[in-house]
Amino acid sequence: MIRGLRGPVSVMPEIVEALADRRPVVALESTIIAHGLPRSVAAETARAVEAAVRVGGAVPATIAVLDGRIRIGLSDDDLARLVVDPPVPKLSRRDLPVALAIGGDGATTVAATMICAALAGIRVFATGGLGGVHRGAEHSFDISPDLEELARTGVAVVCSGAKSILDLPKTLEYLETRGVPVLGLGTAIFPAFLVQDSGLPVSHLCPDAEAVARVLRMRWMLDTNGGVVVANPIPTADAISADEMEALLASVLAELADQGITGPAVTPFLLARMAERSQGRTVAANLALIKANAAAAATIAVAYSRRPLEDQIIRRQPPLRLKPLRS
Ligand code: PSU
Ligand code: MN
Repeated sequence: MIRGLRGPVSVMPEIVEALADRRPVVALESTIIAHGLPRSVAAETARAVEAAVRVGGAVPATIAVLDGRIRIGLSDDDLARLVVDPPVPKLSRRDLPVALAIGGDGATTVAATMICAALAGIRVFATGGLGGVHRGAEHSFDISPDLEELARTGVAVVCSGAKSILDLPKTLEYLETRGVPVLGLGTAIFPAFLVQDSGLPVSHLCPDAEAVARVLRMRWMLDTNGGVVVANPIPTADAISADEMEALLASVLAELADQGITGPAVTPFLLARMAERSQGRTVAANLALIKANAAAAATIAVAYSRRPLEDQIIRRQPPLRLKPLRS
């Protein structure tokens, strides 16, 4: 049992122990499992991503909602319940309380996974790509709640940037306005998901995991709320070229408009169509980057868990006891 955790939340014993011992833990989301990957590879990918976290020296914590409970750590049977047709609902911040209230199942997006991770005291989270400001948002108002969550919840999200189907300059402007550091892990350029280089700068380059961990400590020393984006480009061997991506996008965006698809259905639709049009190459690239991000997140969680001595001394002091005023 994790101190202070109440309500419909279940955490796997291995994760409870790791958190109690202050060992590194990496949160993983479930929308990629339920909506972002073909069903044939989704469950095995989820396990492979967890394995990458373990190789990096951290404990994986895959997060979803099952039977109206937030579940942190999933069994094989739990995973199988997320890989179904029709898919389980995609849960973002607005949907989470409803799923818990009605006792439903659902896959958590980046935003909802951040909320659940923060509840359990997990500070580092790995995913594929962030949601962002959609193209045409000036008309549709479609801005992913992921960005707002990064502004308010204290979790670092290790990702390969955001998809080029989004409006990336506006996505970065939004993050800047809301005070979210966008750190490039070994890169000065914000990656564009399956494409290595968006041509846009990150806010700061961090040469390694230790440098990221130092920024995280300072971020949460200044304010315990608010997240950090850690952008890790897709490995070179798996990357899709910017030209090829533009061509793919032009066709799938046209189809999106033809079919009148909007709202939360947009991201799953685009991922599925791009996979078809590229004969599965976008899926292979997606798998590669998720695993690479899980490995990078583990090294960051390890670095973050080795807190400097001063920090540990400050935190070991007992909390102040406030006595009631005598009248
Ligand atoms: N980007 C991907 N694959 C995904 C997602 C994003 O390449 O599966 C998922 C993530 O869970 C992200 C969500 O949080 O889509 C964003 O959806 P929306 O734009 O509706 O907020
Ligand atoms: Mn949206």
